[in-house]
Amino acid sequence: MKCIKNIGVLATPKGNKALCGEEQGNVLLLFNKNIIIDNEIIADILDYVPESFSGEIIDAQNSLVTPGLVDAHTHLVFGGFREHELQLKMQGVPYLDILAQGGGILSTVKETRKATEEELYTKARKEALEMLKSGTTTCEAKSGYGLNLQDEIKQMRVAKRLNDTEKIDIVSTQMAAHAVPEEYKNDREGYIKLIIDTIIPETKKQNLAEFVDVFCETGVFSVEETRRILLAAREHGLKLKIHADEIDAIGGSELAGELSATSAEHLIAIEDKGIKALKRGGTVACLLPATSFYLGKNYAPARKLINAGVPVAIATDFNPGSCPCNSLKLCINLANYNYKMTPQEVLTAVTLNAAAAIDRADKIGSIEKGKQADIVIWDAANLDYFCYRFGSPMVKKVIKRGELQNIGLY
Ligand code: IZC
Ligand code: ZN
Repeated sequence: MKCIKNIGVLATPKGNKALCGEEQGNVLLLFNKNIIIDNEIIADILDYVPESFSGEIIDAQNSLVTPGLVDAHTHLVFGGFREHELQLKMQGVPYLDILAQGGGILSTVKETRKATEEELYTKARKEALEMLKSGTTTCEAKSGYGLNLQDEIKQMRVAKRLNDTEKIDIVSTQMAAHAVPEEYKNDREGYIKLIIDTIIPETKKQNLAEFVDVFCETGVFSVEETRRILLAAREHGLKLKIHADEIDAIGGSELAGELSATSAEHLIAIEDKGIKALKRGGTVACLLPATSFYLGKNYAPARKLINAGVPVAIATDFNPGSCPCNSLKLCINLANYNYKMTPQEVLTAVTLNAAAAIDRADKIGSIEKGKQADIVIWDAANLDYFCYRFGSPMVKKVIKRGELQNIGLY
């Protein structure tokens, strides 16, 4: 047994499902509580430490305590970085133009194919540990830089191995439909067939992913192609995600709603009909403010989504092209300042709603009896201060599955 005591304020959303509308900002603020942990699970939340308690005490030093952060959208495993694109970006070359010239995703594909599984593991592990130190206790990881059976499997095996060997939980998503590889440039249909007939079945057979995601975008995969791929994924018992309306509203969010996808990602360009579809489909809107920040793009219409009753999650989108940032803390600040979401709404977006975006809201995302003991103690006295300060990690202690993590210098 363990006890977290001297909690200044315990801030947590409540429940086992995504919160929408006004509920999204309905965060409990509890004062002077003590959290009792039994193995990996939150056993109780009490006003006192029981006299008979003899386990380990974790001192929260009168600080803010929240659920561990959940990063519901990352491209964690990849070879190389793309710092050379920074100059192009500053000259105003658009993201899709870089991709169309064989750069962008396709240059990361070259690096990822070249790398051994061990090299990819070492590189992704460094990022994953940095994330855990920064308060991210669960992280989703997409493939999509292999773009053939062997290299997609290599990427997903790295995600699985990280999940098995490191404290951070990794949820794996198959994303072979991230781009059409060079060798299929003149045979899109051949590549879509490879995804449907080989990569998806093999992913399922080897139990390497829980979700399938498609980059539904101008010049990448059309709505019809996305539908075919996702229907195949569903037939194999995999759950669905869509990168939708990042640059152009071509109908990705309408499709996400139609298929009741677990989540739709980006949504910078989403239109009213897309918002309605997400609401109807019970799909979580997973917004990625650091991508808008880095690409100098508009910010997704978070307030409109919340007002329409769509649950909003916020994630990093960590990847070498459009968001070289693994900090959910920075995303929290950006969401607060640019989406004009309140600190309470933002907290729900990076905990319970993010957990729902990866179908884990029954296990993580809130501090309640029976949930996994993933908890962060912040260097902040209250939630407003936590959202107001930016640029520092602000982490004091990370508790993952009931165990205090060694987070080094922080
Ligand atoms: O490598 O550019 N948007 N996928 C969709 C990305 C960005 C990642 C990349
Ligand atoms: Zn992405």
